[in-house]
Amino acid sequence: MKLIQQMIKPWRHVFKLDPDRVISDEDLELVCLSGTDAILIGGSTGVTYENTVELLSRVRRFDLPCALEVSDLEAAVPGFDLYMIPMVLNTPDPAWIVGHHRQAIERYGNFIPWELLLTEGYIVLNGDSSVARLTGAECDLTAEEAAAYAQIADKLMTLPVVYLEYSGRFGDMETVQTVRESVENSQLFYGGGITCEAEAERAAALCDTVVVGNIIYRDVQQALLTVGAVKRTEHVRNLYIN
Ligand code: 1GP
Repeated sequence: MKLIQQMIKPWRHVFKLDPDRVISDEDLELVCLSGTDAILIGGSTGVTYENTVELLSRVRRFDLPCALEVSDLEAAVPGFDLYMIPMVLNTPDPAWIVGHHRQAIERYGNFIPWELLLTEGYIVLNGDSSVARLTGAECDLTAEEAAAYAQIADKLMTLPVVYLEYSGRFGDMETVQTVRESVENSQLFYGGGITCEAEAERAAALCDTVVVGNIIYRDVQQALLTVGAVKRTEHVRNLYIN
């Protein structure tokens, strides 16, 4: 197992910050000191080199891991602890599976810190999300279809991460459970629409890592409560996770 994979293994709760959105210094401090395991920086639109550098330098004042989810070639900023590289599995458009990746390798070649990269098998499940529109993902999947995609990531491609992405909407927990039961080795990330402790607990009971984004910008106090909620699920999680 890559060293960097060991680094993310204990992550149960992650806050995702969008460089294209405004967060005050006070709120950023609350988020970074909340007890979350890491900050993931990423977004689907409006992510630039400049706003990514700026957010990284603000997060760097705090002592917690900071990862970049690379979604735009222009915004591949050096200095992160690790880089998460999405591969969208449920899109018919190869640009989002290997196309942008090929261009990045052609462009950055020897500068790529391979030892810091982790590939995420992304399964996009909210058709109304920006990421679904951008990637043309086919989101109308049955639980079994979603689980089959997850097994492509887990068993055929042996990717370190399977990411169930409901961005902006709380997901269907039956689908998440079916996926959970089919994933053996990849670390299962869940993200999407978590706005309260109860939702955070439900997702955390089924997944290894819970990502909370949007609510930070709408109600930071609610966002902070999700940290404790996720951490409290350890006993339930063990029922599902080997
Ligand atoms: C988005 O999965 C993350 O990429 C989190 O989703 O913003 O809906 O919390 P929300």
